[in-house]
Amino acid sequence: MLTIYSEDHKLQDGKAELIDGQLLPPFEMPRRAEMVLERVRAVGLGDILEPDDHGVAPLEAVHDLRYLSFLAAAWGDWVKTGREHDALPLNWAIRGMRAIEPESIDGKLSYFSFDAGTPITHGTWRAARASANVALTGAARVAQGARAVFSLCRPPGHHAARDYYGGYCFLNNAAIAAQSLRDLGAAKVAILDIDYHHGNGTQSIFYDRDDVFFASLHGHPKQEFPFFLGYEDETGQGAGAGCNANFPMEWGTGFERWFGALEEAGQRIRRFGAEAVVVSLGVDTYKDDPISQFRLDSEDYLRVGRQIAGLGVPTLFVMEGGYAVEEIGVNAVNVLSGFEEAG
Ligand code: FKS
Ligand code: ZN
Repeated sequence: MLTIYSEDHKLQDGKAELIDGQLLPPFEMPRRAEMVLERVRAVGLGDILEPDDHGVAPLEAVHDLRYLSFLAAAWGDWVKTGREHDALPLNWAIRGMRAIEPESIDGKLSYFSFDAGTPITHGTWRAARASANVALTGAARVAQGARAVFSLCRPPGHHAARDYYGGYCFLNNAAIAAQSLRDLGAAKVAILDIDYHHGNGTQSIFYDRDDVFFASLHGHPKQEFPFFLGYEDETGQGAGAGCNANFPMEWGTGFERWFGALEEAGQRIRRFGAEAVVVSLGVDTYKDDPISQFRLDSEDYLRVGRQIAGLGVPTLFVMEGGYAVEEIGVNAVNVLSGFEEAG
């Protein structure tokens, strides 16, 4: 399996995120991607390729123009106000407040975000664009006939919506790749999100569309970040009615229960008739993940890969979360090896 990787991910290297009531060094760190790359090499998964630059058009196909302009300018605007540390928002518009884009950078950070765990730094915009290009280059290979490609994206993407960032995500790599697969000729595309957290951004981007199916297995929103989306009764709207499937599961969920949900999600994707699948591949479902509460073990990921191969359609794996840094490489690459084995 071909891997797409860019060193530019290292440009996203925040100093602090607000987590559990404390400003702490970020869980989402460059070493995560390096560990995955190291494991790709160690098992000899296949060639490792740099991404091509796909320009802004595929970003504009998924994200709002004003949001993209904000992201491109955010660090510069922040520095202009005399600050050199990471930019974080402090407050948000909530019930009864006005959703009007403010002029000041602090106001814009609040307007275009949904959490304070996602630092914007000097290199954020370049890293996020490189990550999207990693996804797009993988999508192009899949469209050209590859059975499967691994886009080793970082920063991740599935929490980023049309016009807001959060949850370590700025550009929605999986959504950008899925849209690109559509534009390159696949009539129907499915996104299977197996990250521990609900892919609220991806769901919202495709919620009213019948050409992209979204299925997500995740921590139940009554307990888990991002809290305000990911319930089972969110099934799509308008033309997209029936094209969204959520499988929320409670803290402590083990592999058997989780795998049952994966089988069900697979059936839904098969019934939908997807011609290509984008997998939002997070391995924060791992038992020792420091911020998550499921109980998958390293060998389980081999079965996950085999099961996804059983869908029998061209597959793009897009890296999302996973914070047990020592094990992230083994866990992520086990999914890919399991997929290859099932060849
Ligand atoms: C835990 C607080 C958690 C942020 C969690 C972000 C998860 C990001 C992710 C992604 F794939 F996007 F990276 N705060 N007490 O894993 O979903
Ligand atoms: Zn996650």
